[in-house]
Amino acid sequence: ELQYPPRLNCVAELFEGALAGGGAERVAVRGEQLSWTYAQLLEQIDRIAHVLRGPLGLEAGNRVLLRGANNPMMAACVLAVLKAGCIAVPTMPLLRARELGTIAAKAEINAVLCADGLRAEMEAVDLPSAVKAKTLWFGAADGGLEALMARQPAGFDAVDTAADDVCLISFTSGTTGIPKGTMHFHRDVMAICDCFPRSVLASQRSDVFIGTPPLAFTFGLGGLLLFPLRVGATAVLLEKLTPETLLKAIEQYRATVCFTAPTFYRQMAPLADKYDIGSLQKSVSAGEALPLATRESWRQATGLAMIDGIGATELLHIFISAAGDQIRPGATGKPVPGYQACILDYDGNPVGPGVIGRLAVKGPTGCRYLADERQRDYVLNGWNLTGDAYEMDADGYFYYRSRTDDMIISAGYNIAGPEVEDALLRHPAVAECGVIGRADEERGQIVEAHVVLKQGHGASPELTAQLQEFVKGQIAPYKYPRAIRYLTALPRTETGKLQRFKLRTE
Ligand code: 3UK
Repeated sequence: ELQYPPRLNCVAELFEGALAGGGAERVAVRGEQLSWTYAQLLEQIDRIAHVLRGPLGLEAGNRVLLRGANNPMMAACVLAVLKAGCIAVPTMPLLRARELGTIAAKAEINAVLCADGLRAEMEAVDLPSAVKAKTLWFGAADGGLEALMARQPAGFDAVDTAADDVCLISFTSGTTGIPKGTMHFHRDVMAICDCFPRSVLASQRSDVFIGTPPLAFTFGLGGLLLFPLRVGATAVLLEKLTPETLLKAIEQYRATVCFTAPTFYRQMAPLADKYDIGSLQKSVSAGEALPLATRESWRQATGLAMIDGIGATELLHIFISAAGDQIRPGATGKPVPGYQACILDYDGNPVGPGVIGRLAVKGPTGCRYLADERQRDYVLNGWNLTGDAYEMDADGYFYYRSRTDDMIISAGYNIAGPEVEDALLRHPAVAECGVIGRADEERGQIVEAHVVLKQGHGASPELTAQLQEFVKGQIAPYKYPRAIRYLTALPRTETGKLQRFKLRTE
């Protein structure tokens, strides 16, 4: 059981641990341009917190929209907002003015901290004049925020918040449409730090965390900032990573833990032998299903057993996972200690092993939508329904099948797209693929594959026939893709998730 005191400011709590035992002089965050020790990061946070409560005139509970690429200053801004007793509303760097306007209005923001590099889009957002007057830019040559910081005193006493005061409003990236705001408490932040990284990663001070998810995505906020802070480790925060530059950065920074999405591992695997990534011990994959084919190619390339983990913005971070000898091929894993999971049928009754149903999760974190109209769709009797179709085995391992609304029903058969994708990914010509159900008069739906070919391979009717035979040779023949389309790239969100709805409307 996780127990936190009733008065809790998560940033104060995180630093108390990180600074203990000579931690102050250890490197907390490393960016492309600069690195800060824990003492230096704390000083930046305290100066920003003073700016928020002083010149900017914010009060506890005020909401601050945050925008920036992954770097030390962006990290300091997020943490300062929490330390000052305000609520962070981080936004994805690629969002456009209209989407930002929706988020700003929904979250009823009071102020904005935005990286100068993202200024143009932010200035195009239709905001109340009171909020415009409380907008500060950081990382600019003429230093808006930095100039104010320089005039603040050192040292800021963390605002005395309650453990169940909201500190974060995180918006879902929305593979389907309108972003939903989810609220999280100070104790939720501590809870995710004390669950997955402790029991699955066994992370320690000597760890160096690296990866791709934006800090505005809770996968990145946890994995690339909060988790390293909790144990006094180092967070490497880099902007605009590609598979090549991530491999290079792992080598350069001697990273030990990597967080990214399956598609990144898939693209890194064939390049891995060009870099010395011997420092890497843990490779965490989340955001979407990890195909067995990807797990195997990463293992072959690096010798590492990938740590799959399913998380959700609603639950803040990863709640089912497995590492080391606990890994079972094809399974996401078991509930992370602290969480419980079960499979429910469509009437809400639990089903036993071997039956596909709706994944339900309960634990120290859970869904609290900002506007609660969808709350009752996600939470049933205290169980969070993530919208995923899962199956459990007799040993309590959980196997992802598909999103519940992505299950393909063809001629009466239930077919999970990811299983067909895994089969296709094993073919030497296939780089990436996405499988959907296409409406069909005769069969209701047919399995349709969207395939990106590896370099040196061209689309042809012969290849289509070959891929179809290839799938039939691996999984039940009725699951083979009756239609195959070739694309040069798959539509993905900023977080690496396949946007199946875009494949459907093509
Ligand atoms: C899907 C997975 C299969 C699944 C997230 C780690 O992805 C995160 O949050 P989102 O709100 O999406 C949640 C949905 O994404 N998914 C995520 N991981 C897996 N499906 N296997 C996986 N390993 O449909 C889930 O319901 O964007 C991931 C940590 C924090 C997060 N917010």
